[in-house]
Order: sequence, then C-alpha cells, then structure tokens
Amino acid sequence: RDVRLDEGALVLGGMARSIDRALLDALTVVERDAPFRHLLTPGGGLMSVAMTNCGAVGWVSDRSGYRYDPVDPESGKRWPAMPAVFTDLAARAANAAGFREFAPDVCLINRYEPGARLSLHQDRDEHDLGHPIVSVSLGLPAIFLWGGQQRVDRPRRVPLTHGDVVVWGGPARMTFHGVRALAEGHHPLTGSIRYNLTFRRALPRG
Ligand code: MD3
Ligand code: FE
Repeated sequence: RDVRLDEGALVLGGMARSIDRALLDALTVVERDAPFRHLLTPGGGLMSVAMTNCGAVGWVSDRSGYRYDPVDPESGKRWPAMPAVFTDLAARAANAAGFREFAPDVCLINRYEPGARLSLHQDRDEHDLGHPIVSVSLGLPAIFLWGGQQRVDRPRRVPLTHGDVVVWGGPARMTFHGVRALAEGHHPLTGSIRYNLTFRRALPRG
C-alpha cells in the first residue's frame, strides 16, 4: 500500500519485494570490493550503523567532516559501480513519485544490527537539493522517525519493512529524520540485519 507521509514524501509499500534476492545478491558483490565499516563522526564517535557505497562517489565521514569522495578511503580505489538492478529500481521509484529522469550518482548502503540507530539529522551534503532521494529497506523492520523542518519538531513513527521504497523530494527534502534503535529479530533473507539503500544525486552533472 502506498502512503503519502507529507507533500513530497511517498512510501511505495513493498515495491522492491519481487526483486529482493537480486538486490541482496548485487549487494554481496559491492561489499566484496568495499566492505561495510563504522565511520568516525567529526565529533570523534563511531557510528553504530555500518556503511559502504557504490557509484561514482561515496558518502564518508571522518574527523574532518562529511563529504562525497570518488575514492573509498579504506582501499584508496574507486567505489564499485552501481549495479543495474539498483539504478533501475531507483529510476522506476522516482518516476512513480513524479520525479522524471532521476540519475543517481551514489548509493549509500546502511547496515543495521540490533541496537544500531541513526539520530535525527538533515541530508544537506548534496550539491543540488532539488533532486529527490530514493530509499529501499531490506531485512528486519525498523521504526523510521519523520520529523519536521526544525530539529525540535516531534517526529512521527513510521514502520518500514522489507521491500518498502520511499521517495523524498521537493518540500520534504530538508525534513529532519532518523531511525530508532533496531530491535532484535530474524529475517529469512538477512538474518539479524536491516539494510537501507539510499540513492542520491550528489554532484553537479557533467
Ligand atoms: C528524508 N538513512 O542515510 S533512509 C541516511 O533508514 C538516512 O538508513 C535512513 O537517513 C536509513 O541519511 C533513512 C530515508 C531518508 C533518506 C534521506 C532523506 C529519508 C530522508 C532526506 C530527506 C528527507
Ligand atoms: Fe538521512
């Protein structure tokens, strides 16, 4: 079932379910070349969510701040290419939400184990905030926190389950959001893990 959370935020319930195995197989290939790692925040803490990327650039964090980097700092090599099954799903989802010709240059992949969480934040490291973000949830369910335009706005709790795809854009693009600590559980395809793929356009065209 599709749910509009706000103007510009559309949940495409279960849209990725029919290709879940293909997505997880492609993820295995990406993580062989760019393993999941816990990034250091500028404040000096380790993130509880483990991350990796594929595409022309990758989102990274270290003591000097956040950035999109064409090179994986762990390997010194470029990030793995974005698998066609990823790119294709992102474009179809953006289209379904009314964003034509979405061409992501990065897929940030978040891996949650029980207890891992993402505190309330805005995504503002991208060059042009006019492009939407597409996110795909796989594995264990999570409670997504959907806030307002200010950090103090009390967030709504939105359950996201295996195969859910969400498109965020337009007036929803700068909304504060986060993920509550993952509960223990077992999923037949991922075991005790939740993955989230987020597709973005980070850099200017060309
Ligand atoms: C709403 N990831 O990586 S995806 C992130 O489930 C992040 O791992 C979460 O927030 C996760 O930055 C949520 C959904 C998402 C991503 C970006 C957004 C929602 C957003 C940007 C603006 C508004
Ligand atoms: Fe975010």
